[in-house]
Formats: sequence, structure tokens, C-alpha cells
Amino acid sequence: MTQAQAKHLKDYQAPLFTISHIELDFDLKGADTQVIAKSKVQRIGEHNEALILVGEQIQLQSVLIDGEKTNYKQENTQLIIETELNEFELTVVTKQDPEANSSLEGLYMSDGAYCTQCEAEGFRRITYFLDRPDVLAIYSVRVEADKAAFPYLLSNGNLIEQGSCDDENRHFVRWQDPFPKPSYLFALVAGDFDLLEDKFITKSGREVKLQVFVDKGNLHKANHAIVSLQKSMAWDESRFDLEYDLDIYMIVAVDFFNMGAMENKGLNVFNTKYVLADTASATDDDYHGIESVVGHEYFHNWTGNRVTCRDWFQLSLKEGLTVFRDQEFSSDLGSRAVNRIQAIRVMKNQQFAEDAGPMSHPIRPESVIEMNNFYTVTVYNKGAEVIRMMHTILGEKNFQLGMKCYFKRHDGQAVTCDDFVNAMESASGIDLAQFRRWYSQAGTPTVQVSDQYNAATKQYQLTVKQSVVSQGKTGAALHIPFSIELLDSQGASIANQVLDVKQAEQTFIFENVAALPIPSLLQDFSAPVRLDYQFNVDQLVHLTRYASSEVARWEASVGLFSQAVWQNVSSLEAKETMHLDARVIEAIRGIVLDDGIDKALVAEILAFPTAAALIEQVESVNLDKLAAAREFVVNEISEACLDELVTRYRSLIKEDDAASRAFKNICLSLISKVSSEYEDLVTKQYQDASNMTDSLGALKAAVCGQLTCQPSLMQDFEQKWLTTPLVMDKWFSLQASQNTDDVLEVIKGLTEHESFSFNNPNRVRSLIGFFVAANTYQFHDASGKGYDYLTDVLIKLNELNPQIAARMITPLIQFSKFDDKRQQLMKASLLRLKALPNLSKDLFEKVDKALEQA
Ligand code: B3K
Ligand code: ZN
Repeated sequence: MTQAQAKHLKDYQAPLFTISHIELDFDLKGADTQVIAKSKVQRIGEHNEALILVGEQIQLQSVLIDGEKTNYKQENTQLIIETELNEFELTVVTKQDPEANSSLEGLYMSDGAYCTQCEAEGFRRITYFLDRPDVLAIYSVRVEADKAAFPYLLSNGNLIEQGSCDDENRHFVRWQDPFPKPSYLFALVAGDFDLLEDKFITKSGREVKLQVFVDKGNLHKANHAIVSLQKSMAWDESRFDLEYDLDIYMIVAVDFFNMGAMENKGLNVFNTKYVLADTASATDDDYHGIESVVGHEYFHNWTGNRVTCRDWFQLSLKEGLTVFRDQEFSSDLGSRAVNRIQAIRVMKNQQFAEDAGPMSHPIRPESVIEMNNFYTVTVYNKGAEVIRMMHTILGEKNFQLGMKCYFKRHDGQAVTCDDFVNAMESASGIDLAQFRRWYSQAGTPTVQVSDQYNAATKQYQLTVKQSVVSQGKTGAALHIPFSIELLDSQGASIANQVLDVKQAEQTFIFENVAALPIPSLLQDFSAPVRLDYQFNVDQLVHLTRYASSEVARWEASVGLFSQAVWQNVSSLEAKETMHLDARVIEAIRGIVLDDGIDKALVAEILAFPTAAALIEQVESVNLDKLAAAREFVVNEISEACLDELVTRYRSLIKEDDAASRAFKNICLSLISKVSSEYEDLVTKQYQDASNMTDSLGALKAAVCGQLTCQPSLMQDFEQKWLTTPLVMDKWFSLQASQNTDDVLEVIKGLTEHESFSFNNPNRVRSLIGFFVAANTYQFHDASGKGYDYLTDVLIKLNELNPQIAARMITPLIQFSKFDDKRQQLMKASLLRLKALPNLSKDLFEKVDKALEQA
């Protein structure tokens, strides 16, 4: 039954009881698994209220207070205990069957290993508890299991005891975590693994043992993860002056996992996708992803674990800040520009779409039905942009002082986003009162810019107007750090600064400007807003060449490409022939030939905006015309630059670095798209490839150009990697990416493939998730068959794994930009879901909101 009760931030109340210590005893025995939880409970303040614990999907066996049987009531998920005691020991015994838990929340089995996932509210599937982040307890955990099947028994903190049980086939361990923590950070893993060990010496000279546990046979793929961990630890010391606090740090890689990874104290659980890598099976992007996720989870140790969230509405307190920290980590270690471009893409393509759809919410949401639905690009990525803006306004030095103040005030506490901003404000002396609105206002603000040049006074002026509609209402003016550069006609920089935009309309005057300059606006995406300024082609070409910021050069190239597409959409609407301005071609040719630009940046530029990215730029779209226009522009550019692309490709083959590979592979895709003459380049690259980036690059080119070699290469790849699930995921995604009318039939057939399983989120995401999120034309086929199929899949996942279902529904609820016919079809699908008798809270919340908007 659906329990669609929304919770509201405004209703937050401090807990009536707290639990300072908990002893957990796990008897892991398959369907007969038992958990004994002994908690030290204290009443907070003077009141006579009952103690109310929550538990879900577990069978209550007994409840004792100070060792004596006690009366209790059970109402829905609540365990209600009336007592007059102010302090007591509560013992709760429960049973459960982890093997039957396909939701992958709470205690479940992943490929023969027990593991847990408790964030956000999964601990209540382990025992009845005060499962809220503002109850911090010291955990002591005993785990008992079969010796042979589960040689490793892991939990948070330090191992303090281990031994054999009376039954000689079983053994036990005892772990103690000295740091009080909320229940969402609890973890347990029991299984048989290969173990890679190393160490890290902290700057104060303490030795920390590092352990990475992987499935048997994968030891050789754990090295990059452990090196990434060492780099993360060193970076957090040098940039943030933060040192690790336990003597051991464990990472366990599991196959069945709902998201990327989880920062449980001292015992991170990771999706194998973000641990396992060797050059044969992982791409350069995979390597980068591992480094960044390992960093992210490690950085949570301070921003999330030592200082945690008071309530789940404050999720961005830890996630926005930790994403900002992991982005800085990647940028300090690699290319700042490329990392920034990737972050901007997530914002513009996904977050803007979320904010324009029914799930729009502020980075600090005010109302939530299912918390798992709020691990969003808004809370995470826009949250990180909000932290980044504070960093821009304060500067690195003040920002670091703010961090110091934050930890000094709140170490060991569960706090709010306001507490964080207060710390930044106190340490820097900068008023952030208006800035705080970013936390409460949803929606993407538009910043409209107009400019004027006065040759007589040599003044150039920029007028900046901001507006935002947030959930139907006009929002208040925000504090926007608006970064600009002015270039002269020779490309020299004549101004480069951050404007403090605070009013609805503001004019900035630049003196002594010799001639009309070319402005680079919202440089490096200095605020999460839509920029509205009518650039002409010459200005954009100028910016692609001369902007000081590499990110601005990329932005200008996106602008050139996008304008060309939309102009051709208009031509099609007017029944005119399509045309591409020669200046656009020349700008791209110039970039392809320019030896001086970072190759990774060129690769980003040549990865022209996807259909989904283009749709985000407009209010409504004729998808069929967009498809034709985009195809036309890509083909015109590729044909015109074919010789240059081939020449660059041939020279890049000799290089052996990630940036060259990225550039080379995008060249190969563009070449293959417009000419079958170079098919031998594709087959040769595939055959000669010494790493996954190149194999996959060749395969992608074959698929993208629908080359005759495609079926045989795809088959070869499948045979080669049949027993390597993470590589099969790449193959599934490639299959799902095909822009062919029968792709849906192909996908349906592949759900029967021996490597596919609806129980494994990675498989589901790589095949079906990829199709619905990235194969825009086919998913949105005018017949509605894509919608019908997704709906069928969601009905299945609704029972199997509601979290994954709710994640995959996204393209179905973001319907507002499509034509009436498609919108009607999408709504019919939503109504079909709404009518399900057992609709999960996860899906209910999204379906209901979407239909409200319909
Ligand atoms: N904190 C976890 C995400 C938990 C998601 C719960 N549905 C991973 C992370 O952000 O680091
Ligand atoms: Zn996180």
C-alpha cells in the first residue's frame, strides 16, 4: 500500500529521545538472519511522550527494557513503547531474510556477500531505531557467520575481537567505532573477497591501513582505486588541512548497488563500476570516474560524517559541499577546464531540465515523500554550484577560514545549511544574507544582458537583468557572482572580473574602452543561471579563438553549433533548404588544426551538444525537425573538415595519453558518420587496440556510422567480454544507443541475454536507462512505443527495486517541451503507473507531481 505522506522542513522537531550507544549483534543465517540491538536510550527534556522507533520489512521477535519484557504497540512501521524511565537499555530482536531483499536497501545479498545500504532511511530495515540523522550513537557490532562462505566480516571502526563460535563452522568478529554517528552511516559486509592492502601516513605521522575488497579474481583491478584513495587523503590534507581520523579505511566493491558508492564511516561500500579498472577493460573516463568517486566518498569523512545533517532536508549540506570538494580535487589533479565543462554539462542538460519539470525543488527541499528521490542533480550539482559561488565571492583564503570555523563550531554535530553559511559569513565578514536565497528558491534564474558602447565617452555598459520563476511564483533577486571578460578586436583582454549582481536590474560601466569590445559572459558558468544575450556569429567565432578561459572557448563553440541548429530548424519550419554558415565551419576547422589547444578541450568541443542538450535551450521543440537539423549541421561540419579530421586522426594514433585518445576517437566517430571510405581505420583501431578506450572508440564509430563492420565487431566484443559484466554494460549501452527503428526490439531481446538481469541496477541502467536517457529520438518515437516500453519496465521494477524505477522515470515526467501528441502519450503512461495497486512511494511521488503539472 502506498503511504504517500509528505514530510515538511517547517515541521522539523528535535528528537524526544536519543540513543548514545548501540550494540548490534548480527547472526547471519540466510532466511533466518537475526539482529539483536541493545541501545542506551535517554529521554531529552521533560515530557511524558512514548518512545517511537521505526522499522520496515523486518519481523519483530521481542522487546525488553533493562532486560525485562515490556509492553509495546506496533502501528504500521512504528514500534511504540510507553515508559516513564528517563534512561534505559532497550533490547530489540528482529528477524529478516536478506536474500529476499531485492530493493538493495537495508541488509541484502550481493552475489553471495551480505552488505548494507542505510542512507537515507535503510537502517530501519535492519532494526527498529531512531532512524534519523540527528541521533548520533557509538556503535559496537558483533557479526557471526559461516566461516567458509564469509571469511571476511566487516563493519565500521576498529576490529577489536575475533574468534570461532561453538559451532566450529562459524566465526565471529567485534567492531567498535569510536566516533558517534547517525544510523545512515552504519555498514556491514560479510563475504569472500580478494584483498588489496596498502597504507597512508597522515601529515601528523599516523599510519592508516588501507584495504580494498573485490570479488575473487579481480585483485589486479583494485590498484587504481587504492592509489586514488591515497591521492584523496593527501589532497584533503594539503588543500583543506583535513586529516583522516581512524586507523583503517576499507572499501568494498559490490556488484549489486543502487548508486555509485556510500561513505559509511571507515567502511565505504562501492559499486564495482567505481573500483575495478585495468587498461584492457576500463576506459580513460572510467579511470577518471573512479578517482572522483573514491575522492568524493573519502571527502565525506569530514563533510558528512564528522559534521552531518540535522535532517534530510539539509542533504545539500554534505552533498553540495562534497561534490564541490571532489570537483576541486579532480581539477587540481587534472584539467581544470575539462572538469568544469563536464560539470557545466550536468547542470545545463540535467539540472536545468529537472528545475523546469515537476520535480523542481530548491537545493534544500521543503517537502519530501520519499527521501531517496532527493539525491538529485539539484541537491548535488546545483548544491555544489552554490558552494562554488560562495567560494568565488569569498575567495580561497576566506573560504578556507570559513571551513575551519565550520569544523570548530560543529565537529561531532548534526547541523543545517544555515549553520554552514553562518560559518562562512563569520569567518569572512562578508554578508551572505541575500545569498541565502539560493537555498530556498527553486528554478533556474535567467540573466538577460544587453550592452551599449558610446564611442564619444569611450564607455561600454552592460545592463544585467535577473528573473526567476520558482514553482509558479516570481522569485526574489539573488546574489549572483557574474564573471565577465571583455576582448578587443585583436583578441586582447581588456577587462576580466566578477560583477556582484544583486538587484533585479543593474548597470555596469567600463571606462576608457577604445572600441566596441566582445564580451565573454557568465565565464566558467560562474552562477547556475541561464544567460540570455544575443551573440552574433562573429562574436562567437572571436570568443572561440581568443577568450582567456578555455571553458569560455568551449561555450562559444556550443553557442555557434546551437545557433546553427536552431536556424536550420526554422528553415525547415519555413520549408526552406538548410544551410550552414561558412564561418562556423571555419571556426571548427581552426580548432581541429590548432596544435596549441589542449587536445582534451578539442575533444569536448567536437562532442557537439546532444539532442537532449539542445532541447534544454528552448521552451518547446519539434523533435523531428531538431533531429534533421542537428544531423545536417554535424554532417556539414564533418564533411567540410573531413581531410583535417583524417590527418589529425592519423597523427594522433602515435600518441599514448588520454587527451590524444579522446581527440582521436571523436575524430573517428565524425569521420565514420560521413564517410564509409575510412572503415579500415575503424577496424584497424579495433584490432590494434591495447586499451578499452580505443576498442570502445572504434566500436562507437562503427555504430555511429552504421558501418558494415559493425555487426562483426559488436559480436567479437561480446564474445570477448561475456564474463566481464562491467564491460558488457558498455556493450549494452552501445546497443541501446542505436538510432534505428528496430532498436527497441533489440533491447527487448537483450533483456533475455545471459549477461542481463533486472535484479542488477548496473545492467538495467546500461541497457534500459541508457536508452531512455540518451537515445532521445528513439525513446521519443512519435508512436509512443518507447514510453510504453519504459512503463512496462517500471511496473516490473516498482516491485523489484523502487529506487531504480524512480530514477529511470525521469525522461517520462519531463514532458513539457514536447508536442501535444507526445505529451498525451507520456501522460497516458503516467496514468497507467498511477493506477498500479502497489505503487511504491518512490514512483508515486514523481508520477503524482508530473500528473499535477499535466
Ligand atoms: N551518500 C551516498 C548516496 C546515498 C543515496 C541514497 N539513496 C553517496 C554519496 O553521495 O556519496
Ligand atoms: Zn556524496
